[in-house]
Amino acid sequence: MAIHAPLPVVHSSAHLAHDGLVEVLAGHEIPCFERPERITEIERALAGAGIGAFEEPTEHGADPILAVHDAALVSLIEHAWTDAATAGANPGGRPLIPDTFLVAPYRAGGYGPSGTERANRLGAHCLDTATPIVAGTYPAARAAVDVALTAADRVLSGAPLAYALCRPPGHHAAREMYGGYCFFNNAAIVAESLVRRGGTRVAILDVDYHHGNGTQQLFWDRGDVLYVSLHADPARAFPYFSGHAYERGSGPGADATRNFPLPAGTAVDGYLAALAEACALVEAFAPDAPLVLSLGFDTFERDPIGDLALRTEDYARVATAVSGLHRPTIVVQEGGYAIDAIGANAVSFIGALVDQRAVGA
Ligand code: Q9C
Ligand code: ZN
Repeated sequence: MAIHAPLPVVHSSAHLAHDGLVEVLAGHEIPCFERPERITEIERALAGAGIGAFEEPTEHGADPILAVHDAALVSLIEHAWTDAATAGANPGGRPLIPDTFLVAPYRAGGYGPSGTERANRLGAHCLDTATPIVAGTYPAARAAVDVALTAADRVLSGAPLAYALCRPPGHHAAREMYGGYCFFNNAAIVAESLVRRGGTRVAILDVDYHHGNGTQQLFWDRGDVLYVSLHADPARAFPYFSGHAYERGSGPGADATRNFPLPAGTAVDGYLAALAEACALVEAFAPDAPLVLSLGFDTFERDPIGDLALRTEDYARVATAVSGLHRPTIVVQEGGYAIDAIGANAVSFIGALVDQRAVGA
């Protein structure tokens, strides 16, 4: 039996301090679905299964983030908490959730955030009421980017596979907008860094339950980054306003965005059929850089905010299909909210990837 280098699993404890406590869903304040246990459970399960060599991220600085996001968004996330505290705008230190949003019809008048104090500006850059900001949010979001970029470094220096345990997740974050539990778009930042390191065709495959509206927007008119996503049909599921099959990019990016909306209740056979089409598109694109995989476990049958029907053992089959691309792969953690199953689901998926890639456990 050949000896292989162990699978790099990049993680950081900085995410623990991003504990939003509450989100507002349908007018109700409820505990966050996106909580620290998501990652600690994955770590525990991987370690229990003997999978992965855990390592800390190295610092990559702000430049890779600013290559993807507007500086106004980055500084807003950085300063929102202390600004609000200074202004006395969050008595009791409550998580920050905007109450007034700069929606398109408002902006259509030519009005905008300029001149508005930072503490009141969140609504100009925020998608929803599910993405609270607390004191630990910015350091956690920065660390998640470093985690993803460090995993990319490992693959670029020869590892066939690396797993980035990013939290907060990233694929809903657009150039100047956060939301959907996401602040900085970890996968998009990796993809852009691959372009800047010489890639001319970079593919992102997104298997989170939700459409990655942020990733799609960031590369919408670019032909050098392919974005292919399988997700719940936006006709019924967040983020509602993107992810339809007819959205396929524009200009040089025409056909470099492809969406596979799925019906409620989709189980493994239907899922694998769509995935085979998605993988064929990646293959046809002929990437010359590692594959970026946005991986969510909210496709799980008991996910509290999903309605697809994958079972724990199905993730091994999904992973095997991805392995069939025979590409070095940077796996970036996105969603997945069934805390009691997320560890087993990760072991099923990553364990199968490890087996197929002939990397060591
Ligand atoms: N009425 C990720 O999985 N709330 N984000 C949905 C539905 C936001 C999910 C509300 C869900 C965000 C990374
Ligand atoms: Zn999701």
